[in-house]
Amino acid sequence: MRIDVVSIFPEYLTPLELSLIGKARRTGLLDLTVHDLREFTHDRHRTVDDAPAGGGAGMVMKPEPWAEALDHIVAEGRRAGAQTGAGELDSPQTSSVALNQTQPAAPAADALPGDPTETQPPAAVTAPEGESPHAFPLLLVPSPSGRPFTQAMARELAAEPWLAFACGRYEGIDERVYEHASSQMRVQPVSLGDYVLNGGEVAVLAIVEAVARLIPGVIGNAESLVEESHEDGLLEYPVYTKPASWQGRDVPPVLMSGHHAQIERWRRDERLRRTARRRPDLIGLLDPADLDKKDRAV
Ligand code: 6GU
Repeated sequence: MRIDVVSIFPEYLTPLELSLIGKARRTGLLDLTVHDLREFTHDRHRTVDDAPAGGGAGMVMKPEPWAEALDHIVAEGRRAGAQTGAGELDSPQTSSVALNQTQPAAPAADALPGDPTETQPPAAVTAPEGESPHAFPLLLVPSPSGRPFTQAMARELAAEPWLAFACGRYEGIDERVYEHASSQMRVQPVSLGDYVLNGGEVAVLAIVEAVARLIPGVIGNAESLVEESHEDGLLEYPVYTKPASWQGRDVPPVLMSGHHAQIERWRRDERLRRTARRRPDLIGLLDPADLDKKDRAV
């Protein structure tokens, strides 16, 4: 997977050099580039912001550097894609999430889309004639007003060959940047939850980690991906290790019993209880077909 991140604080993204994500980059599973937005300014002060049109508090990110940065990413990505013979950016496994070529072409610039950031499902953008449908990234825009990020979304994104992130700061990015971008790529605002961060960088760290760990090969033990919180709508069961007794607290005896069926049942019950207590909102979302008789007794 290819990932491009644009930020005025590239250093904020340095944790992506560590641990499993760092290793995935070094082994070539993940091709991640962080771009400094200020590299796409042309004035002495490398200005990226200006006063909001119409007045009001704070500053707004100027459109020009953003448009240049996004155009640069597309040009670079296509060069890289062409070099690899459209391999990685045009793999058959990911063709189902390709830009939808059966839809009409993206509206012309003079026929403005209603809201280029309201692309749910992603707006159809027709790849130019003879062009790989993956000649463009999916642009994710971290924002508290975006679509809530979930494990299901992480799975969708993990199937994309190319993601780009636009990290806004201040009061946000000039809306016309999304109109500019949506004529050549899908644009998707995404939120981590109902609270406000100072900028998109921390959200990118979270989203990239959640997505990259789902790319085959990034996590050594693929089994550890199956029984996790949010993979099947239930929270995880509690875990213990040695010693069997510590500070007068015992590991639940069933876990020491060697009875595999009983251990499985206990873990399932704990997941149900924990979910009901901590996240009652998730209980209503469970598919009744996934519950067994013993589940209902918990
Ligand atoms: Cl994704 N970005 C920002 N700037 N603030 C947020 C957020 C994202 N999610 C919650 N708050």
